[in-house]
Amino acid sequence: MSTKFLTDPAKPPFLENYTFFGLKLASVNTKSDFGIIGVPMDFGSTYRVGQRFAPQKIRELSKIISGVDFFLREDIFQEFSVFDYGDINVVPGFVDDSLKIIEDYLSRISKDVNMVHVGGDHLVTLPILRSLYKKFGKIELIDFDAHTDTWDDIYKSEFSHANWLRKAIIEGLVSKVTQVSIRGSLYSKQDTDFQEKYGVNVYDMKKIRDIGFENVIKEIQRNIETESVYITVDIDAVDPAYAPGTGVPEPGGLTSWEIMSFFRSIDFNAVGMDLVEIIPSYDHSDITSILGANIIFLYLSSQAKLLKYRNL
Ligand SMILES: [Mn+2]
Repeated sequence: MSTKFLTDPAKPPFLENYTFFGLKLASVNTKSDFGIIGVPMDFGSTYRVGQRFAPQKIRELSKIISGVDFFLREDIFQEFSVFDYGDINVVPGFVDDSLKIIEDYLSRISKDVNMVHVGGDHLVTLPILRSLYKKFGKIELIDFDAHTDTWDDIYKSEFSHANWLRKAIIEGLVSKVTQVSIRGSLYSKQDTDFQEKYGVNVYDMKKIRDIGFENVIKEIQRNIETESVYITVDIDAVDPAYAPGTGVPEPGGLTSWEIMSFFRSIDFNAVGMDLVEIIPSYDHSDITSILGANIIFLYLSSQAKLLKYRNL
């Protein structure tokens, strides 16, 4: 009697098990309106690790979300094609190889699939942006984050989750960058020089509290300049009271209601999004992963609503 592996033994053991929202699995060639894909690389993390387990955990917890958001009233899974594209088969411990594998794999997926990428640490956004550049040219980026992620190379590593944005800007992958929820401490007063030099539009937490998050949402939407907008969410943008399961927690961030409000009120077509830096082993009662599943769900629901209006 032979013993069958449930998953491919050639893949690392932290890859797929449940599917996102119980969706059917797709292959790289599958055409669909929307997709969700796991990018379980955490070898770019400078402090805590374990982001590789987030796609699996979010798949598991996404089961508790029924199909229709109470406020958006959009039946996305009935009206649109949405698939779980599985996990990208990264190489544990090898950053350069994994960056290449992620970029190559995503480049093979049709540009018509509005994709949600689930990390992984924040370095995964760099190969995602490289693949998007091939499909759409320069991308307009909205970055929810507690940190600037524009450090110069540190710890003798060329690429990390603390410098991916610096690399993306220098490589010319992005046309415009807006950062939201910035508040993390700096090594020196010069740390923000890069933002100023490259004209990064920063909504730090003081500015958000001064003018109100609802006004920030309106301003961000009003200032969208292109059709190629991409949203990256480092879960540390949210206060650790609401999202403790992350790599470098920073007190004083957004509430879960606020980040969900942003995703409910998106009034522009985006080319995709990612959700990164959730570490299930540092979480409590899975609240961070549950919030993550909700953010993905709201992004899909609001994009579906826009797509429907566009097709009318
Ligand atoms: Mn980050």
